[in-house]
Amino acid sequence: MDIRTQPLAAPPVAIHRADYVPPSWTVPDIALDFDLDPVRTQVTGRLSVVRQGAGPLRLDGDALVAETVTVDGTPAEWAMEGGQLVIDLVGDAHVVEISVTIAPEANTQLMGLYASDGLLCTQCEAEGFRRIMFFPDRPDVLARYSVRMTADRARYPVLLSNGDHVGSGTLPDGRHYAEWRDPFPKPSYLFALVAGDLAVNRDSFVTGSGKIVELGIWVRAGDLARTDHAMHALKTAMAWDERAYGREYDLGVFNIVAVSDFNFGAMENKGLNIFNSRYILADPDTATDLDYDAIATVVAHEYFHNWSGNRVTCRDWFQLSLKEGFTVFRDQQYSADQGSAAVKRIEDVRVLRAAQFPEDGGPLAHPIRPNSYIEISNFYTATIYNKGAEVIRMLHTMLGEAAFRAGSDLYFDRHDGTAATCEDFIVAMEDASGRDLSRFRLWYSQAGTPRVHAALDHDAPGGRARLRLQQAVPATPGQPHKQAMPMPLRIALFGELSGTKLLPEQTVIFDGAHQEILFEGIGERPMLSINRGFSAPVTIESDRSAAELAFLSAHDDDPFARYEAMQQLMVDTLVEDVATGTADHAAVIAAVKATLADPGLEPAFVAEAVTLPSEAYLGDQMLVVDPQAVTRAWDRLRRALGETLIADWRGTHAGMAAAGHAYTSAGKGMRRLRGVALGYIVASGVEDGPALAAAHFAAADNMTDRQTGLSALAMTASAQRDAAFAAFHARYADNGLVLDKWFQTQALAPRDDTIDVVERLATHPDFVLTNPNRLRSLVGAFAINQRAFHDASGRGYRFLGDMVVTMDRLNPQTAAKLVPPLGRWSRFEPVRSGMMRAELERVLATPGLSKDVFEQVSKSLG
Ligand code: B3K
Ligand code: ZN
Repeated sequence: MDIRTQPLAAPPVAIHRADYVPPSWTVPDIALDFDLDPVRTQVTGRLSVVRQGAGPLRLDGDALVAETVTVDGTPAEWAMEGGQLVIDLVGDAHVVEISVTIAPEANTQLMGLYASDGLLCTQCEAEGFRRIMFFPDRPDVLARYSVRMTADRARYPVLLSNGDHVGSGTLPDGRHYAEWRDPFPKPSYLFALVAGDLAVNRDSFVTGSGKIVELGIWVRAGDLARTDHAMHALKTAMAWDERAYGREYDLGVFNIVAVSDFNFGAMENKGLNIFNSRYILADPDTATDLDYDAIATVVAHEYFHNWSGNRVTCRDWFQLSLKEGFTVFRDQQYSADQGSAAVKRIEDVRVLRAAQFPEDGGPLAHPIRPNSYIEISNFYTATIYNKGAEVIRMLHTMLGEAAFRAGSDLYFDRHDGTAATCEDFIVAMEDASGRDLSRFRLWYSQAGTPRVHAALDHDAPGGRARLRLQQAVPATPGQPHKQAMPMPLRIALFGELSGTKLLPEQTVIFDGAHQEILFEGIGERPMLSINRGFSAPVTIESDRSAAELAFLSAHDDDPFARYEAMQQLMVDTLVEDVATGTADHAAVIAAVKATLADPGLEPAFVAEAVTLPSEAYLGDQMLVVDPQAVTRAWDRLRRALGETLIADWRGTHAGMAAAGHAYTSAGKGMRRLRGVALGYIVASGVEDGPALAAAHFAAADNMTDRQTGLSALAMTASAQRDAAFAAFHARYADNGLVLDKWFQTQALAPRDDTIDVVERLATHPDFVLTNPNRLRSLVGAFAINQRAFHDASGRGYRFLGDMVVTMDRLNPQTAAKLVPPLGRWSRFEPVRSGMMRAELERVLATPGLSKDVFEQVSKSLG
């Protein structure tokens, strides 16, 4: 059921960063009383309000009807103005009490208080609290919360909220109550409650200063056995944040609840994190290594928010990257410390390139600190999160670990308990380091991925090399002209003859449109290794030859640069094939063979290095994308690699078989490389490919191998394929998270008939629109499968357009996330481009569109 109350009549208006004004009223304390029921929940809020400026008290509400409103105990005069409840208050301090009734079970938006699988739970970031109680629902109003919940004891035996549990008891008629108090003032977006029949995995953590913290991970009883990995991650994250950032936990309790219907990954509510169950539940039979990694990352990320987000929060939503970029950087550092830092860096860059670069180069491009939005939910983007993290990483690189840490300490000390801005963070970094970051601030205000051109020439007689750098920041919507931005570029030179590094690595701060760097004492022709470790989030353009790239892919001593050289070699080869219809595969094949044979490399790194860049990434490298030409070139190179190196792949596949399911760095790497080898064997077209994949699948004692076998079979047209999918479905029919994999594997299959399969799956009884995980596993996965989504018939576009319209009536936030693949229309050849635009126009013409979808679609049309 759709419970939105205000269908859009006029186009929604944009909110501007420049219009910020501090709140005229603060709310130091709020007491909330919930009489919980899935159909009719009664909520009473008692707000103590204190005047800070002129004007009436304005409280935000969304789909709420005030039933009673009193001021200091007396019924008050009030009015509704554009969704706000407005009360003219005469004095400077009052107590305002308001009662409303809400219907959790009818809440399909999953914002505010909603029902999931028999639980009642909340999601308030960014603006969900206004669907629970009238309140100044903005992050710069910080209140102390007292919460009382009453509910049916049998149905909701567990009642949780933020902070400390301060009381509970039984009531007549089978009901009971619990009271919680959070001593830390917090913005409304961090409020949470959960009621349900939950089992708990309990543990404890002793902080550096000796305080005992009770930890609890709450799940449905049947899932309890799958919570140990998350608990382990939580404890390692708590210890890590003390070590790396000097941050201790501050309450006596830290609870996490897993729910199955959730709009995104997880939520950092103070003392009561609520998680999408896919980022909590794991055991070897049901979760892949990637799931295990993601769980640790997300658990750590939400925990780290306790400081970067909760203790110091955001003044307004334009500052979102203040907490998200910094916290992603912190979780990336944490994960790098748990295993292979090199492989982690490669993975993070792959995500950035797959999600953020296209965003930065398209109609939805925005700076990490945007200037305006229509719907803030649309700004939880790869730019705010992942580019935001890269910007913090550049600060870390430029300032060095010690000064960066001093800046972070100063930031936390200075702004503890307040709502801060990105500017506050930069100033703290400046003050602690003594550095002038004036020009660096451009990274906060300019959108677009800079292109850096690098040309190296050698003056052999003079023994000198000269590196000429040029940068250009492309135009983005609303920002036609850009300034050059300062960026740290880690650079090394290798000798063509000696094969050795000619100078120690240097970190050059490239600031300006052009720069020349001279290197002395360079006797032999040098080869350029640049942006090592991906020190700046930019695109490097250089004219390095296939031979140079092959050399660096084998000998560079920076693992990222080594990976990058191989990727560039593959990209160059594929782009040439797309452009000319043919390409020489020899250099790639030789480089892959050498990498496979190098005993000094860890298997996880090898797996990354020998994997072809995705078809979508290749599309991103072209001026105009012709998806069929990309598919042809990609299939040709993949098959050539498979055929030519078949003995190597078979050897690797057999050699890595002993990994079993141990979740160790080595075990993970072996399983990954074995999976990559299997993919190449199948792609080679050898007759026993399907049988080998089927055996891989059948013999698996863990989900990673099972999923790898299934993905390899998905590429084939074989009886084994159908049998494996049927067996997989039968085995996991009652496990929603694993069924998501069943849908996703089919939607991602690089096959000509994937569009047919996906259309059919959309009518499968297990495909439910109300569960965001299920929706993403089929529709989200399909939309990033370039060859399937861009099927020449245009059916993929229509399918997605239909989904956006249908979903928008249920869950606008999730519907809006489906729009960006259509928004890339201008990058494609004219026929596809026209069909994509037409689909966006059809969506835009739909009556009653949410502002979420309206914003994404209207901006996508340009
Ligand atoms: N802060 C939440 C994201 C909320 C998204 C709201 N649309 C999770 C996180 O980034 O940690
Ligand atoms: Zn976050």
